[in-house]
Amino acid sequence: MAKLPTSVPLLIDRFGPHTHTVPPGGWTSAEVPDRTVKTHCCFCGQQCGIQLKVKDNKVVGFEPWQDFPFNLGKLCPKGVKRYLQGDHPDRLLTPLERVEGEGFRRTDWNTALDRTAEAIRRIQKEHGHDAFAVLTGASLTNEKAYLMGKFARVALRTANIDYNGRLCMVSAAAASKKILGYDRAANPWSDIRKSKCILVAGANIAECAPITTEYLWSAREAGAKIIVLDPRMTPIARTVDLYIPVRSGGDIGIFNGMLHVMIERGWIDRDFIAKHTTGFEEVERTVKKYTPEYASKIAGVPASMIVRAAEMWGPAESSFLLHSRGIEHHTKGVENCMAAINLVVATGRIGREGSGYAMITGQGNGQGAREQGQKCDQLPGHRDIENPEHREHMANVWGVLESSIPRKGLSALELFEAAHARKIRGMVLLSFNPMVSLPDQRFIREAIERLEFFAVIDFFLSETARFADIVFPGSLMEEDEGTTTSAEGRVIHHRQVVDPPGEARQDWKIICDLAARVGPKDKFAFSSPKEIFDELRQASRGGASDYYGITWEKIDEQNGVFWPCPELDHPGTPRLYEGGRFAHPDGKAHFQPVEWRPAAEEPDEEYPITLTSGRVVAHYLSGNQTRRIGALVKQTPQPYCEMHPRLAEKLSVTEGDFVRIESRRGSTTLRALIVKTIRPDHVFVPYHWPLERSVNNCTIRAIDPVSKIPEFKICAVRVAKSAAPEDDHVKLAPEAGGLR
Ligand SMILES: Nc1nc2c(c(=O)[nH]1)N[C@H]1C(S)=C(S)[C@@H](COP(=O)(O)OP(=O)(O)OC[C@H]3O[C@@H](n4cnc5c(=O)[nH]c(N)nc54)[C@H](O)[C@@H]3O)O[C@H]1N2
Ligand SMILES: Nc1nc2c(c(=O)[nH]1)N[C@H]1C(S)=C(S)[C@@H](COP(=O)(O)OP(=O)(O)OC[C@H]3O[C@@H](n4cnc5c(=O)[nH]c(N)nc54)[C@H](O)[C@@H]3O)O[C@H]1N2
Ligand code: SF4
Ligand SMILES: [Mo]
Repeated sequence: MAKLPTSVPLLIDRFGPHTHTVPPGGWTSAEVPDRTVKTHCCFCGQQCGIQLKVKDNKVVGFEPWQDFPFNLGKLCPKGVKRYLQGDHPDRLLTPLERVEGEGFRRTDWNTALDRTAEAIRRIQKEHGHDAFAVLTGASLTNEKAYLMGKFARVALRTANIDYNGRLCMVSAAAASKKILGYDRAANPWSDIRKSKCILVAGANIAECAPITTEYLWSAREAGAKIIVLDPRMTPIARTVDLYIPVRSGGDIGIFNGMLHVMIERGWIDRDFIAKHTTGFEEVERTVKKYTPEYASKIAGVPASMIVRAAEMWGPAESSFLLHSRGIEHHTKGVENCMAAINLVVATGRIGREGSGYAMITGQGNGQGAREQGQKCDQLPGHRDIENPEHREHMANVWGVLESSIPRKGLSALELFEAAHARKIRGMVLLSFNPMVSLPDQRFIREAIERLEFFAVIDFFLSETARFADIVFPGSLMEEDEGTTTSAEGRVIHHRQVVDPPGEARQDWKIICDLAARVGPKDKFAFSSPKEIFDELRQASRGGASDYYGITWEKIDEQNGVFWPCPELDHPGTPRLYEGGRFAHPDGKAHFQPVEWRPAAEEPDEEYPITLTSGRVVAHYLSGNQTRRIGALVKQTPQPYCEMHPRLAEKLSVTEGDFVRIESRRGSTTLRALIVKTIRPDHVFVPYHWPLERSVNNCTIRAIDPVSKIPEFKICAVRVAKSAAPEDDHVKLAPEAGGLR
């Protein structure tokens, strides 16, 4: 049989080469794909271009999409294995209903939809509209995110809709909006390559934004200096110019300390500040006491490091700030980000080529999903749900009375607290797995168990779906069509590659079917995602994130369009704030003074160690998807407790021993991974696993007062050597390939 050539290995990362799944020796002609479709990887906010190979309505492999400008064909380990989940035997193929005392049984669509509609009607009649909540996600396309907001406000008329981006991007969003006016990366990624000094704060770029690594390296090759702030020396930190092992929660010490030094040495742009900003005097007053010595106590690092960072950042020709959840997952997450952005504005360089700022968006559509009105406080186009003009605009688009649009509702974690208090009685959840991802898991489980009715839409039976009364089989990204907005602010087009298998349905159809049973049917009579997008364009028109001028055709022609794009003949806006024009009505940036304050729970005598948590390269979020992809499971089969040799010695722990990590809320028992790359007073656990292996048994249910993001990055624990847990999967770890 004729053989086709095997494809080239793609990105080589520190875990070794990853090739795609062409069979050894090449495709045989019987296996030759029918077609390849250009689309995007949805396993993180970078949204790399990829071509999927299809045979008989199945994705059988992929090819690089060399021309897509963001990643130029490069992909990371998750990206190249992602398509494998489509064919997994666990795939949900029919609706399921719970039979009390027995478990799930298959049911038909009408029964599942009718039961859900009936529960919605009963709960809302008995307890009011707001007693039924909608929980959504930022992996959804813009069209679905928009539809979910409309479903909650127009069909259910509940104030209580929020999304899993509440665990993710909201601190960055609030800070950026407050200081600069927009909630979006200020620059396209191409500016990173042109920058001469890059500050990376709380972002594990090599593992969580792998393709961005290449942007940093090319900047470095062109002479850029790179500074990294992280309690762990992450892969990227190993080769940078200055690595600062800040203690978790100590970043404001670094940012305010750097600004203190920059003011003292004259490395701020007073002209720019006078012309283009407000509020600097107060910031100047605030940072006066943040001498390097004072700041070093807050940050837990030598004062000389803070001075060195200021020396690199202050006088640089151009400079770029990148931050992620390391500084955002805090009860002072918004303040952390504001202190960082103050540093960007004070140099006066923002808005120039090679200078600016980006929060690295996390989830696939982390950017777009926070613009289309599925946040509890927001209407489409980044509009404010409490603003009368904004409400009026949406009332016109939806053809409803302004007074019928609910007001601001509760945020994600607060919704579970309200369920615990039996104020929320029912919930529909799409694209969220709180039984892994929310802090204080014991409490979250109790909250879910108290719901009178719970429906979940997913493509696998997630840990959360196991608690549902009705489970709807939804669609994978490649089984539907729509747009997302990448970390850069580039709106891109995901093409439908295959049809959903079995009786699984596209998510938007499920929502429209449900809306038709409980709401005004005519307002959900969409026949395609494109029709939803066209309504979204109108809805966002005149708002901050204006998509009016973006059409699917234009996206295809231009390889994506950056918002704001207010007119059909507008090319889009890759770089914001050019010429020092900011997005506030006065056109200025608004500096925000920030004082450091402690975390909700700092280590003490009883619980002396700081626990922080995050990710590994092989797994994605709650792991509901990547824990089903063999090659990724092999790469990292288990969570582990990362600790420094000095701490290990103190605890008499050696590599591979089990340790019990215990907080005031719960515990988990994992193997120890002893590394010199973490501060001796911290331990780190990746969070992609459920139940006994969930670090969220230990994390704290404390939120930022403004953004309502949970404090995932710091709580107090004690750690002790332990016997192996009664969990075979954990015991198997070494045979399955070790800890990493
Ligand atoms: N492989 C992989 N990639 C992903 C994801 C995934 O699950 N897996 N998820 C995507 C999503 S949704 C997101 S939000 C992003 C997250 O991307 P990142 O934010 O880069 O990832 P995290 O591991 O959550 O945290 C980043 C770093 O913060 C550090 N850190 C902890 N506390 C502090 C602190 O107080 N200050 C500072 N400066 N650093 C601190 C941690 O040591 C960690 O290295 O990744 C996206 N990409
Ligand atoms: N301790 C700790 N906890 C954390 C974090 C941390 O750093 N530390 N990080 C937080 C962050 S940044 C995030 S973003 C959250 C993420 O936490 P979650 O949002 O709970 O994680 P996901 O795995 O994305 O859950 C989405 C669920 O929806 C399904 N799904 C995904 N896409 C679709 C779709 O298009 N359609 C349908 N129908 N279903 C879909 C998936 O199978 C999965 O079950 O976790 C947070 N939790
Ligand atoms: S960097 Fe993100 S979008 Fe790109 S291949 Fe990896 S997971 Fe997919
Ligand atoms: Mo995230």
